[in-house]
Amino acid sequence: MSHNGMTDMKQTMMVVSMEEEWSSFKSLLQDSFGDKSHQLSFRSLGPNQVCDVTMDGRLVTLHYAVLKQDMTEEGTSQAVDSCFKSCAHGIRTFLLLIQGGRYTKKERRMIEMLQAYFGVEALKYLSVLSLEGGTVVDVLDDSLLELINVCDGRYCRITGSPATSDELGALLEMVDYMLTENGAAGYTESMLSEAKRRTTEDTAMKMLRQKVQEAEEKEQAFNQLVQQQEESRAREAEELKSKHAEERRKEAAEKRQYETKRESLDEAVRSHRAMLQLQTSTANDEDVRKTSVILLGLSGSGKSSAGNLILERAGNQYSVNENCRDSPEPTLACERKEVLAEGSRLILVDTPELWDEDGTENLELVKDCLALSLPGPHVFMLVLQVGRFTQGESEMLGHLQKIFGREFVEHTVVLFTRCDDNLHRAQRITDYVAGAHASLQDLIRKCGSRYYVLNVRNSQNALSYPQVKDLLSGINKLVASHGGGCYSTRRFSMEELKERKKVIEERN
Ligand SMILES: Nc1nc2c(ncn2[C@@H]2O[C@H](COP(=O)(O)OP(=O)(O)OP(=O)(O)O)[C@@H](O)[C@H]2O)c(=O)[nH]1
Ligand SMILES: [Mg+2]
Repeated sequence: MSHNGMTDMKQTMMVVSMEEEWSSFKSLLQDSFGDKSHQLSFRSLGPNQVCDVTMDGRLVTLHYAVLKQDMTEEGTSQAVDSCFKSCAHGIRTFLLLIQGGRYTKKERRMIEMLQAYFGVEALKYLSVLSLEGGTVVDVLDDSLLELINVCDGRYCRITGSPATSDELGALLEMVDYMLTENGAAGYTESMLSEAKRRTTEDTAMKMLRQKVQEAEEKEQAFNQLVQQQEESRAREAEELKSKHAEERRKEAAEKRQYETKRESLDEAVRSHRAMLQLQTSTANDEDVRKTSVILLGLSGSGKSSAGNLILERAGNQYSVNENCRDSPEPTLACERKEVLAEGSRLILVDTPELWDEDGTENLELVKDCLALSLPGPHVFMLVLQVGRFTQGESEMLGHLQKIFGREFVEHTVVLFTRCDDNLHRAQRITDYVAGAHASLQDLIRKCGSRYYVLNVRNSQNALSYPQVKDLLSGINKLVASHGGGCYSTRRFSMEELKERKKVIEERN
């Protein structure tokens, strides 16, 4: 065996293996050198195991760091470091032990760890020893072949136990050759320092890269967050926009609804006004068709009673209990009442007695009754009690002609009341007139013989329907005979009477 001048130098091999392989190797060595115990010894050095073996006259010290599967990376590093330090005296090389040519995951991991700790330089001083006492693989694993290739073919086998001197010699020869080729000093401290420096640099670089990566990830996360926030803001803005659009749509719809409502209200107001105008104009039109009648006569002759009954019957109205019809109070002021009778307005102006005992007219009452009878008077109704014709009644026509003018009689009808009291049931009014005082007959004649009768009293009230009908028919004929025109006394201007009517209406 050529030692290349290195026989004098002590060789230390750091054995890289799992405990099982180390045990097998120790047994093999014991088997091989058992009878030459002086050539083999085992000892412990700190946590490491050391085997001194003298082969072919050379002392080779094997250092084994006990590596366990569950050791942490840091623990493994510490064990390896202490083992390396313990081989300080001698040429340091590495020996990987495998069983039966199997390069398992555990061994691969150890080689990775070796490289990580000692650097790639360590592989220049690594030899692989396959212990083949048991089963052996037919074909070497690719990764083992790759490792053997990196180790420049340094792969030895010990095929059985004990090992032959050739097998052990081949191992030593291979180591010698390795040292010759790669540097006789073996793996040195400076190589380790360099490896550590590189590792530190790598670590630093790695950390830097990691930090850069972290920073990049943070930036990416931040950008993502910003993007998410922007998207969420954009979404919110979009939602807000559509909400506003919806609100505007609603407002517009409400406004339209409001406008429509307002328009319909305006329309309602317009049509109401138009209706009012129409009613006003209709009312004005109806003025033409109004028949205005002034009731005249002595106090107590029955003007108010007759007037009320006429209005009731003409308007087709009737009291709930006609037996309870109240006797009216004596009339003190002129009063206008009207009713719609057969499509035309019938206006009755009730009056008190218009003259005093001396025959002097009450001018204010005269003006009042004329004012209230506007747009008439069309007819004067002279109310007389049946069976009563005193001096008062005989002078009455004269007074009235003084007040209203001589032609007033042409617009006058006579109405007899109290026929129930003073007329025999079978007696007709015509008979009564025919047998009446000459003065009464004269009065009736002057009034165009237009006389009528009305029963106000309860017992004969049924008669009042045809009586009122007869009376109204007579009134209409009289109005028609004057062409629908009203009577004018010419004593008072129309303006004065209108103004007076207004004042009375306002007063009431
Ligand atoms: N029995 C009967 N009584 C009547 C009739 N007409 C009126 N009277 C009554 O006669 C009284 C006087 O009637 P009024 O209607 O107040 O007479 P007036 O002409 O209005 O009297 P003044 O208002 O004072 O001018 C009342 O008590 C009436 O009830 C009638 O036809 N028959
Ligand atoms: Mg009266």
